[in-house]
Amino acid sequence: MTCVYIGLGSNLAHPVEQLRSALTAMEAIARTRVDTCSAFYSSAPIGPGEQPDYVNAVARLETDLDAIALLDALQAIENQHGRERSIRWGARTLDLDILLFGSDIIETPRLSVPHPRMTERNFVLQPLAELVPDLTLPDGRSLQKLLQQCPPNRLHKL
Ligand code: A4P
Ligand code: MG
Repeated sequence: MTCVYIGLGSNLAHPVEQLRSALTAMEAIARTRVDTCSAFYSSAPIGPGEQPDYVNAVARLETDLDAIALLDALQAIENQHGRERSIRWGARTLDLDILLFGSDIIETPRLSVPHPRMTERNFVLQPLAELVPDLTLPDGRSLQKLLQQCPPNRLHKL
């Protein structure tokens, strides 16, 4: 089994419900178990134009799938939740990002892991630190240090 961390985000159509429903849907992924999830956080949107605040969280999964098969399953769940892909960083009903896949470093056209933008986003680092405070990323960087260096962005626990 590989230990995987997933970033969940939503800022449309009842975000808290979207995240709850996504957790239920992830429990149904083949050869995969949802181990735990952080608290839900409200966060200021990063992206173009006027957007509602996000609700963000991080979940830990155990899976026997490979990373691409897991990405397929997560994208199917995004689509079931009415995800439309138009504007990059635009508002969305549900975003499921693979933050970490064991200690793998993956660089393919469909998948970059660790998620390349996670290290500068407190709405990812803070819930991740809740689950695993002493985490070291595959490249050796410490999560606590990244949190200290992270640009401030309005974030509060719901
Ligand atoms: N992809 C590559 N690596 C990964 C990965 N590790 N996990 C590819 C998931 N997908 C990955 O993603 C575009 C493509 O990235 C996928 O087809 C997949 O093959 P997408 O979800 O369709 O589009 P996106 O999410 O708009 O793009 P992007 O660049 O991944 O956006 P981010 O970086 O995820 O940012 N503000 C707040 N407060 N909270 C948020 O959660 N999220 C975003 C999205 C912007 N601002 C936000 C938040
Ligand atoms: Mg995404």
